[in-house]
This record gives sequence, C-alpha cells and structure tokens, in this order.
Amino acid sequence: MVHCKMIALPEYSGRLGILNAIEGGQDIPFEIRRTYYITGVPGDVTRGFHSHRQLEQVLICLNGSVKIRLKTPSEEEVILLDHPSRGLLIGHMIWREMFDFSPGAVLMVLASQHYTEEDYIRDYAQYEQEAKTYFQTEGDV
Ligand code: T46
Repeated sequence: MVHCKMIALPEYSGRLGILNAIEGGQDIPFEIRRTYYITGVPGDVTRGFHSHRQLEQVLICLNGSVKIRLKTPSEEEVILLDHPSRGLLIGHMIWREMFDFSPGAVLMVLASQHYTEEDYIRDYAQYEQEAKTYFQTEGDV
C-alpha cells in the first residue's frame, strides 16, 4: 500500500522477557509528538473510518491482535497486527478502519503531530475527492 509499510522494531529478548525500544526519527521516520492507546474494544466494533491529511502514525499492537483495513481510491489491504515488535506506518491520505480486536487487545499509536480535528477527513466521499487529486498530483511529480 502506498505511504504505508511494516517496521520491525528493535527487540531485546532473553530469559527475563522481551523489551522493545523505539527511537523517534531513527526506528520510525518522524519525531514522536503524541502517543495514545486504544483498549477495551468489543470484538464486533470497527473504529477509525477516517484519513489524515498531514499526520503520520505508527500503530503497534502491544497485546492481542487487531486488523487494520487501509484504503485509497485505487487500493485496499488488510493488515493483521499481532506482535509488539511489528509497527505499521500509515502515511498521508490513507483511509483506515480498525476491527477484529481480540479480547484484551492493546493498540498503541505513535503520532507525528499533536491532536487536531482539522487534519481528519471523516467523510468517505470527501476523502475520495481529496485523495484522487492528491495521488494524481503526487503521480505527476
Ligand atoms: C487514528 C486511529 C488509528 C483526542 O482528544 N486526542 C487524541 O489524540 C485522539 C487520537 C483522540 N481524541 C479524541 C477524539 C474523539 O473524541 O478521542 C475520541 C475518539 O477518537 P476517534 O474517534 O478519532 O478514535 P479512532 O479510534 O476512530 O481513531 C484513532 C485516531 O483518532 C486516529 O488518528 O488514526 O485511532
């Protein structure tokens, strides 16, 4: 999927357990300005249904599993996140939906910007319109 990729996060494991360390600007391609985590989501709930214009994020499932549907006007892909050593980078102008949360799933997100509702596109028709122009222009570069 354009603007998205899996990132293998540094892992230090042994008989004492596992430690993952993440350095902003090194292990992930931006400085981290915000972090949040999503917990307690019933298995039949889907969250998300939006895109971001500028925000970049890395999603890491710290416990359990969750599926992420990524969409552009021309592509669609579902990614399973089920390991704390794997992060999913989601870049600009990607529609996302999070679903199939397992019991006890913990989804942590590292974000490149502070929270601002103006960066969200929450209406799919509006997203398609902006994304078609955005990817067309990007393809022209
Ligand atoms: C995303 C996916 C993966 C805040 O006040 N500050 C924050 O930093 C965030 C992320 C949310 N909120 C408020 C806004 C809403 O009133 O928390 C409420 C729930 O947010 P939302 O419905 O946007 O949650 P999700 O799970 O649909 O989406 C979230 C992020 O908002 C979004 O950026 O990419 O997780």
